[in-house]
Amino acid sequence: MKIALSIAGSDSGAGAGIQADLKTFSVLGVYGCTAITAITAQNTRKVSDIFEISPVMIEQQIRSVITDMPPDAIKIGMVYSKQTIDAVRRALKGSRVPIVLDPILAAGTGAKLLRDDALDSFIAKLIPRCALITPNRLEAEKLAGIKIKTEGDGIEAAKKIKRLGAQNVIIKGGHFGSSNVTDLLLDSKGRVTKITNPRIEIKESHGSGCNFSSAVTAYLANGATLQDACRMANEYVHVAIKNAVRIGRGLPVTNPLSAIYNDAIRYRVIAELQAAVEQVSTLDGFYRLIPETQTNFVYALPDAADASDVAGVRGRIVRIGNTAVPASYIEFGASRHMASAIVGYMRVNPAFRSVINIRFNDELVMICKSLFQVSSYDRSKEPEGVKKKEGSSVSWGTMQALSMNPKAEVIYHRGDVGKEPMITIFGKNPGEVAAKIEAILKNY
Ligand code: PXL
Repeated sequence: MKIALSIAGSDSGAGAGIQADLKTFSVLGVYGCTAITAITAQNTRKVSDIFEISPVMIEQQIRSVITDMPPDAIKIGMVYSKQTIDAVRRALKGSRVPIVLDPILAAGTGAKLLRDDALDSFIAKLIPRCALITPNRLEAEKLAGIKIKTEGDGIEAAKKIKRLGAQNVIIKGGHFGSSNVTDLLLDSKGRVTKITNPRIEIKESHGSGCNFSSAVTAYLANGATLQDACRMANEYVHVAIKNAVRIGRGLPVTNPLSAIYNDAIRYRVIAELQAAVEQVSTLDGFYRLIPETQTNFVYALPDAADASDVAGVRGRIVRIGNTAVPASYIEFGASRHMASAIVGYMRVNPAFRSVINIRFNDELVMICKSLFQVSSYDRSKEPEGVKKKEGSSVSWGTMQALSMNPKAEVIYHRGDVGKEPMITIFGKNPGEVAAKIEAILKNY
């Protein structure tokens, strides 16, 4: 496993600083070590106190790590004072691994995180040691001594900062009057690369800077080129900001873990659905429940917004003779109608995330009524506007039926011109839906 070392301050609110760095190192698969320079007492609203760690202790932490677990890349974050800067510089003497320097001057909530009397020392002693420096626009203005209003100003500032001794400079988050956000990378050969993202509509997200610099560090530790590391870190932080959490009453907090949670939950959704599809398809006589338009069985992600957030059976579960056969594999976006049903249902009751459709007949409706809460809707009453919107009919109908009975677990309609009548069975998860199908079949 590659190793990254973060030399930075502790944030008790865990959105920034050492805590953010460790989350990012872990998400990106590098082993994260830490040397804590200062402890901040802070939450999403403010920094209320700063306690400096002694220079000897800072040096000891760094030496302990590098003599036994030699890092492949190092990040320096909050350093606060001249003594800290000296201690860091001493401890890193002779180290040749790439150093990413995040010039943290102040917290997003305002407090100074580098003392004014330490700025000169920061510039003289740390900037010449770094492979990359990662200022945001305000930090770049301060280091370069110019205002940044245009892209040209940004490039000019990057050049000035490079002259301070940084090998590469990336200035993050330039808005330059457009709806995009552009990071400007000035590399060691003097080339300028622009990395652009659409702007995200949140004011600011605590921890984005730390997560960016630690992501670059992690990618460098893993062997990426500087250009690639910056691009991948930009993408990584973009997602983490999009998924920021409002965990306190102040700034939303950047959420780097969202990326792995999303992958993990998508995997579980597919695995659970796969097992339940197998279960119903092999039930004795299940083929008798499959309608003309065949059956789909779906499972939605929590907070599903559209069909791309809903897993289903590609090509549906089809009737072949007296058997039921899943036509293909399970994938997100495989179903339109059942996806629309579950997205509609979840607007009323988000705890129910799975649904299957079966054929309609009066006997089946009777059986359902004897076992479950049932509601229905009249598809011919669908407003023109809804009909025109592709795939929205079922979601409209489902919400219509739930407005009559919000506890309904079974919803049916008697069809319309060219529309087959249908019964849909809902459940919290595919296992619950499969159990309902089993109960229906026992009575049919
Ligand atoms: O985001 C910069 C930062 C870095 N390090 C620590 C912080 C902050 C911002 O609050 O608290 C310890």
